[in-house]
Amino acid sequence: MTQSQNNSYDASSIQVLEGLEAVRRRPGMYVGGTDSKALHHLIYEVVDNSIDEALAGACDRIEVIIHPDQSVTVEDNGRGIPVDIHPQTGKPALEVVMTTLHAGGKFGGGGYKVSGGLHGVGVSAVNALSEWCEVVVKRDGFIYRQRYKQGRPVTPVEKIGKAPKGQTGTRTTFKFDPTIFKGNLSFKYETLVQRFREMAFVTRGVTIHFVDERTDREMTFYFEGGIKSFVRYLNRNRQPLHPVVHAEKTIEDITIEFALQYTDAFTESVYAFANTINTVDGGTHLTGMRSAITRTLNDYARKAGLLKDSDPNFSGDDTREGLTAIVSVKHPDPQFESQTKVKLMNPEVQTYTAQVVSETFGRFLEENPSAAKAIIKKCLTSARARMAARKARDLVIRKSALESLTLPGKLADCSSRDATKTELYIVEGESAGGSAKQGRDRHFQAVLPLRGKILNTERARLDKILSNKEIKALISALGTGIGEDFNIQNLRYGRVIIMTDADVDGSHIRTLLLTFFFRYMLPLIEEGHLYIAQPPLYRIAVKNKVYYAYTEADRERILKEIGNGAKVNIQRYKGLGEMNPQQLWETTMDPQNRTLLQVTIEDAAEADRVFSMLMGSEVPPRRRFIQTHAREVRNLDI
Ligand code: 0RA
Repeated sequence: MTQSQNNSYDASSIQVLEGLEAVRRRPGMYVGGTDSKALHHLIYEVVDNSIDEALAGACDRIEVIIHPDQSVTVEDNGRGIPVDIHPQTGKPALEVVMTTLHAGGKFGGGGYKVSGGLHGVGVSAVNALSEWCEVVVKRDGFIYRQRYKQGRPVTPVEKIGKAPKGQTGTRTTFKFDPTIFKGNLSFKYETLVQRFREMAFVTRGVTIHFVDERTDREMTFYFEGGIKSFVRYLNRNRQPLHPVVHAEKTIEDITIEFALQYTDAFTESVYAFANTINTVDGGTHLTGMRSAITRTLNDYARKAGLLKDSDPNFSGDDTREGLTAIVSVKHPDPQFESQTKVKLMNPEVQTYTAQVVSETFGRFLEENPSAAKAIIKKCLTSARARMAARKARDLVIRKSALESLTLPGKLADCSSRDATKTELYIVEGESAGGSAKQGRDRHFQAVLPLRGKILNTERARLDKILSNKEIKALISALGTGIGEDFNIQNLRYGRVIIMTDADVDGSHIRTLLLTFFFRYMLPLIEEGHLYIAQPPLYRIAVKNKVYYAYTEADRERILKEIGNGAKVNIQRYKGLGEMNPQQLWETTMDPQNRTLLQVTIEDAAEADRVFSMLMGSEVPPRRRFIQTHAREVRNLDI
């Protein structure tokens, strides 16, 4: 049983070591870097393997534990990684899987029918990037174990006991290597919860039990309804127009599953998965579903006389408003556009998906005429609104063409036109706007004051939003256009910074602005141009020194630093307007001193939920969000 020692100098071992070394030298190539995102990727990679077992129908329970020392255990009740000798290498299959790149599920006869391993590097990459790792396999009535350091076996595959009768499975525990993942990184509970929830939705019937021993939190995910439950979950703060339409069908070894439901919302929430991977760039499954939905609705509306002969067909856009839908395909040989871009390319998937969706959705409309009527009515309204919006937009565009490059009168522009250096401060209120204008560095900082509460963009439609004065000023200042016409190339400022008071009104305005940017200028957020300014909460003066506190903790730290003896004057800033231009510059606008929060969208699904909840009619969830709002943004020191 000392296979690995005996053979450690043969060609295959040397290859293995070179492979693992390559992973350690260039983690970016294998897990996308050494930052927090890559760190979470390690867990996903291991859990993906267990999900594969579930997809193969061999496992229905996955347990993930984060231990206090940040080591992670992933355990499943699958068949267990084979431990018998792998003929080509003369080593136990377990060792080969753990130490050879891309060895994944290609072992042990059965193999996987469907593999989620988009990242494809397999658990060996995780092993290579771990300070230590241990795998325990229950199989054939016995328990086996092997341990590793930085990817290298430090024990043989040992038989350490008897497995309880009938039990099989795999338990992997790893501790990421802090010499590779540097800088005090830690696993984020919320991020993992999000991911496991999604995995459980698209792998119906699997239970994922997640325990965070660091904080004693835990969560169990099991969705009897799979993606049907997913749609209900996404719509839990919206008014549905009908029950969820759902179907699953396997054609030529490819399983197509979809679920859809229209609600009274104005926005669309559509997600596509391929072998449980969230294909954020869509692909043939998504195209197939979208085209089938539009075609089916047109066919039905014509037949039912709901579209007159003189009416044009609904466009794809007309059938999107208020649509929540998931399509999930399981394919034995998925083709992705590239390593990083998550887009499914298999052409046959489009045909099969369209077929399954048309069939099921068509039948649903026939059998549920009142639901059908409500959906068609929604599409008609949407079509009309779009027409009105186009007119309004044309008007805005024509007008702005007429007025050539007229910038809004309230904008105090900067002198530099180098968009890599310039900044636009969107400031709440005229008085703070005045201070910002005086305090700024006019060379690269522009200021646009906005009055009052701009439109609540979730509730309003594009045509209405475009006619709003404040929004118009904002759009022309940015220069990008909006919605379909948005062009980031024309962005006039490298950073767009929202600066509002640290009170309820300020947070409301900030949310409204974020909603607007999220809905109509998404690339601005995606490409990292959007920021939130951090004005101080307190000014602390002692003798001839002044400190600024940006948080309560800051304040306490400063007061402790000053000590008891001195006479201190503490001023609480209730608004930006209370600062004079010089103070505003020093505390909030000067790149040398300020802190900006960069707005990111970790997960469009969650953001979508949060925004619609916030603006929706239900009050309690909205209040909760405003209270925890600061978590939406990532801290960024500039
Ligand atoms: C190769 C072949 C078989 C199962 C597995 C790998 C397997 C891998 C992992 C990774 C985590 N959990 C896992 N569970 C199973 C099939 C073996 C058979 O046919 O019995």
